Amino acid sequence: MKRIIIINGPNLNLLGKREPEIYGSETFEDYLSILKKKYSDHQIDYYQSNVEGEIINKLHEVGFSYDGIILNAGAYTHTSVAIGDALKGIETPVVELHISNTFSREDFRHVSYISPNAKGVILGFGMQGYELAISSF
Ligand code: CA2
Repeated sequence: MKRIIIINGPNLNLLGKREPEIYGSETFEDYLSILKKKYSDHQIDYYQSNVEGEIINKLHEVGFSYDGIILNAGAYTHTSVAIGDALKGIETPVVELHISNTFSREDFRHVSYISPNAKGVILGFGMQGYELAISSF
């Protein structure tokens, strides 16, 4: 039994409700219940926040006891030195995840403060990326 947490950042609470052409039409809560059934041999926790400091606090809280963190930091990926620094300070391996292929989008999405401190990066596979990330731990 592995302890894994999915941390989703800003605006990802809107999944399934806006911009379905980019992010699909499924809410994360619906997808999470499927994930939990599929990986019932793992403990899969979920946290979402639109607030940078709250994401950092959660990383500090789980970053020494969990087996894996799946982090979709949303737009903070491209701006947050503070989240990048938080990842340097924790022990649990982090998989950076993006639903969309950020390299096929605007140039500002090609920068990541998460990647240098991540075990690996999964992007462009839609929600299925979360399954790929879970199976990587
Ligand atoms: O592709 C991803 O997973 C992103 O992390 C999503 C972020 C974006 O800023 C990153 O560049 C890539 C945006 C999340 C916004 O999600 C929404 C979902 C539905 C409607 C509106 C926004």
